[in-house]
Amino acid sequence: MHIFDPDAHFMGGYALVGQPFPLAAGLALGCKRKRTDQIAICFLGDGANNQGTFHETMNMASVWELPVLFVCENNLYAIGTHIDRSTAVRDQYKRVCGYEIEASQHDGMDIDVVMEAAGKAVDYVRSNSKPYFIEFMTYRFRGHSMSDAKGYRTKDEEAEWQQRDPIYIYSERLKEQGVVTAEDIKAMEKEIDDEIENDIIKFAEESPEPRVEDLKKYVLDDNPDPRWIGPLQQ
Ligand SMILES: Cc1ncc(C[n+]2csc(CCOP(=O)(O)OP(=O)(O)O)c2C)c(N)n1
Ligand SMILES: [Mg+2]
Repeated sequence: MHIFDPDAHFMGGYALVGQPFPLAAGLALGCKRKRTDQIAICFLGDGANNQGTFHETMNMASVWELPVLFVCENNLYAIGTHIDRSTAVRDQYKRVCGYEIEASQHDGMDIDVVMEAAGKAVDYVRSNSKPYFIEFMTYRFRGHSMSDAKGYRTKDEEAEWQQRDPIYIYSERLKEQGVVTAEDIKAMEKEIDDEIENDIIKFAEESPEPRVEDLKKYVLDDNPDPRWIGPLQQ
């Protein structure tokens, strides 16, 4: 959530639900004004769509024909609240028709479907310089946080979605197609587990505690970065 890396064109994750909508529109406006072929991509949850920022941003993105792709991960829950208890429309892609924004909904549990639909959506935004809203139906296997006992949903519902685990489905497909063997998959899993265990957990545990002097070192306000302040002011 707190990562920000302009060199990778990753403009941050934000703690306030709904906050990234206008930021993404602003970045898209920047792309348009600079006449690059870049587009902004904004990831959002089904719960975030109930924020006022959603509607304000959809309106201006449509009026100003901004090159921004909204990617909605509809996992049916906002923390422990089921979408039917908070939201008048379960299909989120239908909400943007009031702003004349093109939209579609897809199976978010199938990697091939996601790749194809996302590719087409990016092409649409780039070639038309217009917003697009793409919705992927998906599910959150674990709780929202470590303290989430998941009392708001049934074990049957969880089991049903787990049958559709995208990683499992895709590795089975690759095995059927002869692209990889079961051993290849095992080797990959081991490589990833080792990386997490050694390069990440061990590195974190063995690193020194952060120093008090560094508390504000990475706060943008204290470090105005000319790469992001300059071009947008011009
Ligand atoms: C403005 C605001 N209100 C409440 C919260 C607390 N909160 C954190 S995540 C979340 C639910 C978000 O649900 P959704 O948009 O569906 O995203 P998901 O976690 O399902 O991907 C809430 C209410 C917050 N971070 N910001
Ligand atoms: Mg959600």
